[in-house]
Amino acid sequence: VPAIEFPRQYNAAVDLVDRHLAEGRRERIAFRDEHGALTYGELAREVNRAGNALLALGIEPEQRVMLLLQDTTDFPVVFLGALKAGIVPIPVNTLLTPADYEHMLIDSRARGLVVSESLLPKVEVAMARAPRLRHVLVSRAPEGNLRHERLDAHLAAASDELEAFPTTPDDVAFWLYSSGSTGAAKAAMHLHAHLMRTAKLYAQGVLGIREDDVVFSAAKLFFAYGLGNALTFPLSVGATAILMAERPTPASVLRTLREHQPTIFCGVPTLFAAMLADTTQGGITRAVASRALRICVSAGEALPKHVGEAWRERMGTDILDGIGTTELLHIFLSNRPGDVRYGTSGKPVPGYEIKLLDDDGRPVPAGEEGSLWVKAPSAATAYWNQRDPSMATFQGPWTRTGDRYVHDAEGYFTYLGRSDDMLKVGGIWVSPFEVESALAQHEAVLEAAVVGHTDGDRLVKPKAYVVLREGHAASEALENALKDFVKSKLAPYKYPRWVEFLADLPKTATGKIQRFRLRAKRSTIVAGGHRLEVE
Ligand code: 3UK
Repeated sequence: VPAIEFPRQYNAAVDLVDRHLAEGRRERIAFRDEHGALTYGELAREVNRAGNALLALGIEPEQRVMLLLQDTTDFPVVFLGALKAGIVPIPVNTLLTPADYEHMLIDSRARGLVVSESLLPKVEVAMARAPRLRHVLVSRAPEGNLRHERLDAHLAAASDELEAFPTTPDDVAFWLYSSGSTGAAKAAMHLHAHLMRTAKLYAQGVLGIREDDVVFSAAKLFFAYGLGNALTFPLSVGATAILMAERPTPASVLRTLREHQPTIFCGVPTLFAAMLADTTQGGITRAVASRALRICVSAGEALPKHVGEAWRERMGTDILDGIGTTELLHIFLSNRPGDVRYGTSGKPVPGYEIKLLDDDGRPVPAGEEGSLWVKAPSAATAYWNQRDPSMATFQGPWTRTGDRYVHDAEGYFTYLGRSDDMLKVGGIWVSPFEVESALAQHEAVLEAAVVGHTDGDRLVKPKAYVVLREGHAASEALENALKDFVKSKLAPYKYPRWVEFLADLPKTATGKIQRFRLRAKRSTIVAGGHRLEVE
């Protein structure tokens, strides 16, 4: 694949939005959400208003503005408005806790925050503690008293004309926070060129996305995955994206598929499995979902083979499993239409190079496990203010993902697991340390260790091994109390789906918990002929 060239002065918002006016797509629908639709012409004007509104507040190019937003048309309007003004938007996960937002506001030194009204309670304390935060705009606020400024009022008051800030392809465009196994979340910094590069290489190159496609991503816009699926990719070709603010459940997703008849549907393995298991419409079929569907995409964690096969059987379309990371922005290793091998991540996306290295940094032969490295034209330049983690991850043109893979003689890559302790749960990172620290705050808990454990669909969920303090006895009631306790402390998807009480935890001579022994526990049980534990 030839390198994608950009002029020296290049602003991604102009390429993704204004270009379509010049190419005659003014009346085409760019976005639909529960409240209505935006044509490309309207989007261009709203984006200009958003850029002007942020500038009018005194936020300057290169400064940050955090976006804590549900998936409505306000998201692309503010994200692209910031880009066009040269301001750096930071979309953040809407499922996190006040402590997480406090960290990200302080770490990023964001000058502005645009927040959905429903999420305001989660961030109000953090707002007061972030010394650099000057302005808060509330999205989709109801009429009446509000202690903060309204986004819609600021948009209405702003001009709908805006000259793009003269960024280069190499200017930092936006940041995305990613959590690691230890320490707080780190912001990966992405450039203006990265948006269109991922669109050309993956969305156009692999999915063959076109102007007449309608895309629905159950994965939200604040994830790198959802941002590509429902913003960059459709805008790269003048297609339409469907936005859904609700939590993706089999019911809400099915309703959206029926109503909007998308041609491309993107989800995570947990959702595909849950939709297959759901029986509300007599079980999902093509007829009750979207007859228009031509491609489904899965990412975030490995798609179990049986889920892909069952989906194809029921829906008549394949699910293309592909792996992407926040650091590389989108999918770089993927199955392809007409070339799907369930149980594998497929082959490198043209434009990306992949290598698997052994512990001495030597390439491994086919059939042997190695550590995954990617040479990518969309790799973040670094993590903000994190020199050591940046050096460990971004090494010259190559990026280390922390995944273990094997490739076969035909060039297909199969995911084997992580080289750290991190878990992917429903496609979202969970640090076992974070869950352990939450558990340790409970009065009954002496210590806890958390590892990944597969459920009935062979998808990983957290399992806690807990040692109780004296005077506390193991019981089902305590098990449930501990689950609820974690849900109250952390983002709810992080709670342990199973709790097993032990007299002590396996440790090294120096007192380090031996997670590998706990991970191996289940296989010994199975090998011993006992029942397989499921939820
Ligand atoms: C894991 C997968 C096996 C893997 C992402 C698509 O998930 C995304 O980004 P994150 O930063 O997590 C990255 C990590 O998740 N993973 C993702 N996809 C797969 N493992 N098979 C897969 N198909 O450990 C990887 O290192 O949250 C996904 C597009 C953009 C993204 N950022």
